[in-house]
Amino acid sequence: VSGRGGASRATPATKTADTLRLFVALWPEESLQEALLAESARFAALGRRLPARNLHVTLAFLGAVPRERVDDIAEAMRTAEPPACALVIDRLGYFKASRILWAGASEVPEALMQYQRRLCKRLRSARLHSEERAFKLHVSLLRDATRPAPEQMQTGLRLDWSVKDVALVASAQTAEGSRYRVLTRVAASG
Ligand code: 2AM
Repeated sequence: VSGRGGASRATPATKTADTLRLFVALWPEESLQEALLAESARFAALGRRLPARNLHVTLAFLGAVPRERVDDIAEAMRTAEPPACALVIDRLGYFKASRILWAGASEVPEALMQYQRRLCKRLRSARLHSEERAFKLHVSLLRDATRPAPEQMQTGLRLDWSVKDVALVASAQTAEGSRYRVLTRVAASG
């Protein structure tokens, strides 16, 4: 879509102004973000480390969504009933296709997996979610990364994350990279 045709001239500008690039995430406290950043230090030579403030787990990626649908997303996050749970970040992994080095959990709580599925289902029913990629819980630590040697992936990492809420996050691309802003949080229960 070039946006230069007479009838559609106004569309691109309107779109930029009225849409937000959104995702639903587990957003760690600063101390946990700092601990995750410390883990990525020894891989600094392999790629681009993400700053502490950007470290998170995405549960559902929405992409560009009209601003007026934010309340519907919050409603889906709430009615899918986020569970309070304990998540132990204790492993590292590497996505070859996207060249991401990540931290994750060798055991993801089943309640969290179920929430992720309920959330996506609700978002899809509300025509808010088209992502079909299989969910793999991870915190991206480095982008444009080359694969570490197997022995580098061995880690004594153990970060106890007490999940108390889920966050709706807006992302903006800036000259310095992605900037994320938590728009709203929904408390977990149980
Ligand atoms: P990533 O870290 O694995 O790249 C903001 O961009 C967040 O949304 C990141 O956590 C990113 O995951 C995720 N994300 C971006 N594009 C996505 C997509 N098409 N499908 C799923 N998650 C995506």
